[in-house]
Amino acid sequence: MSIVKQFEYAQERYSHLKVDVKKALETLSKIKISLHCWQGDDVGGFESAEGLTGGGILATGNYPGKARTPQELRQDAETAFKMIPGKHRFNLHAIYLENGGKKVDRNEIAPEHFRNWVDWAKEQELGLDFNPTYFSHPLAESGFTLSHKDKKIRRFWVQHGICCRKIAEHFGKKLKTPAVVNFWMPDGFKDYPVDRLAARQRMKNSLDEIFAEEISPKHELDAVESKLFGIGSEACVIGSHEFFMGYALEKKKLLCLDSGHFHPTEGIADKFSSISLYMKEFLLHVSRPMRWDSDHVVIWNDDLRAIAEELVRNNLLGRVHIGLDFFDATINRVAAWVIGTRAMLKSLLAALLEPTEVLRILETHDDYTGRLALYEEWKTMPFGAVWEYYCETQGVPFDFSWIGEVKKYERSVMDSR
Ligand code: RNT
Ligand code: ZN
Repeated sequence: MSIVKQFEYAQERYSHLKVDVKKALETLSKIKISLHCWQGDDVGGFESAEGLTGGGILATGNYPGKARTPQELRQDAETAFKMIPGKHRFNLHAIYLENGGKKVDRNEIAPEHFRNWVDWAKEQELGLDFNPTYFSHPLAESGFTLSHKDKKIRRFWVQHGICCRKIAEHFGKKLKTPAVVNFWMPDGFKDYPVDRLAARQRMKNSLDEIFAEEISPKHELDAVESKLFGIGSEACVIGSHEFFMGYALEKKKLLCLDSGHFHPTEGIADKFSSISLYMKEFLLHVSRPMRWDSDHVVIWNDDLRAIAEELVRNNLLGRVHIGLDFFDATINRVAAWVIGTRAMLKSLLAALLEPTEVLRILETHDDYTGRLALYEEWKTMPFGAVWEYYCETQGVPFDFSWIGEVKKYERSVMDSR
């Protein structure tokens, strides 16, 4: 059966459950996922040759062919985008600057160091997002940055934050879409501290200094990312959930929820409806923790389904910024981007095809039996036919054949690196 025929059959099946498939596809085509640059080179960046040092995060594996230059990273990302339906965004970290071989410290970075990225984004019709880098730096070695006891070190990192907001504002102006700047700091204690409050107070003051200047939300949006623990900050992370939830609410910032930053069985999906009552917009770092914040490549599992379902059911697609955050160095890095982003989009499509209206009616009538029965039967509806049709109409491979393209790219480009 042709893709179109299968699609028409699926459309009919879904219509019995009051699901408008065409409308779902239209909605999906407008959702932008922010692809994180750091899957392309194991969070190395181009500031120095040392790669990822510190910060309590870890990329494991040594799969060959990782991008060594901004040109290579852009070429890899372009290849990944060819396998991903829709138009999306790219998320840069400050260490992905182009300094022309001259040392530019983090408190000196400026829009000019990202000129090629902006040109590329324009040409590729991508929005850009941004992140200050509070790790892989001598002044972050103690495990403290914005909450460091030493005023001079705090000052350095405050300046970094200010530079990053300016760079993002520039992105937003040039690309005519606001750049989300996500603030994540690894600050924390390995063992039980006595004075948690002082460090949190310092963190709060530093953030206030960074955000002192108003920047138009038309160009730039600030987000703050909480975390439960990191490697070396097991006992206490300064920027905990409560810390950043409070900060974001008080200062009208976006809260960033990373799926790997909570207790192992605690999902982020349940949180969206609550925060939606108090916060205009929020950011996601969609990741896959396995027993810890391991940043595995996102797959289409129950956690991902729940994330998409809660966004769709609560009508939050216009208020959420979906970013990906994983880094697996044991597999082809282009494929990692493709697998993760396609999984994210599949979960969104599935959620858009959910018979929510019918499920809601059942729930309203306390028919939890019917709700569960329908939810389970719905899972085997002809989702694949709709996904394939979507990929086909978006001009990207509709099935596993994309891996052939990536393997070809691996042989002809990545293998010689
Ligand atoms: C770390 C945070 C953070 C980083 C990126 C590289 O636990 O999730 O978002 O992964 O900034
Ligand atoms: Zn994250």
